[in-house]
Amino acid sequence: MKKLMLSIGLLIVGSSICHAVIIRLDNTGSPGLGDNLDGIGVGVTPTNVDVPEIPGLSITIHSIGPDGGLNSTAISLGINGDSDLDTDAFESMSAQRATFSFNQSVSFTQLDFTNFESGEEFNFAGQVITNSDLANGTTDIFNFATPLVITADTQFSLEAISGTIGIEAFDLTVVPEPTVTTFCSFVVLLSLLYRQR
Ligand SMILES: [Ca+2]
Ligand SMILES: [Ca+2]
Ligand SMILES: [Ca+2]
Repeated sequence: MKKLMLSIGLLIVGSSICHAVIIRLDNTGSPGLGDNLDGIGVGVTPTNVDVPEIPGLSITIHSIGPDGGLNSTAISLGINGDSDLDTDAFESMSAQRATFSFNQSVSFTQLDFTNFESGEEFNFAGQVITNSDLANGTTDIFNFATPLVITADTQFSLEAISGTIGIEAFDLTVVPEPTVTTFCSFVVLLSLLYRQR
């Protein structure tokens, strides 16, 4: 029983540091990044906010615009402009765009969009995603074939190239420093050893 508890404990410690975490951009997570980004307007950048889901990780908003500020609702994160049609989505017709960076290197495995219809296109950090690239047309999930690594303090942008698209969540992992990589391997090995004994 003691061994089982220790094994579970090690796995919990390991999984919180070493595995992908869903970062909520809508307002349904509490606390979530979406809550912290909500309401940041044009002209108040750069702004640094914590990512509540991963202690020590923060995001900097470098620019928003040219049309409106960030708005997060129960549905998604987007830009709320003066004359746009959808307050919680990025609209290509208004060139709505946000540019961010993280303070640590991160590796994206999945993006969760909303309202991503046929024929629409989204630019995420230079990668063009079309509706036909989505793994699921109902939930608008996009899986990276190879995880997309954005190194620390590197700026990346989100924008709709065509159509109106909101974003609900990122699924990412903080890219570990070499010492943390060793720690992660050690935790997994230790857990396996305990389970086999
Ligand atoms: Ca909008
Ligand atoms: Ca979705
Ligand atoms: Ca749409």
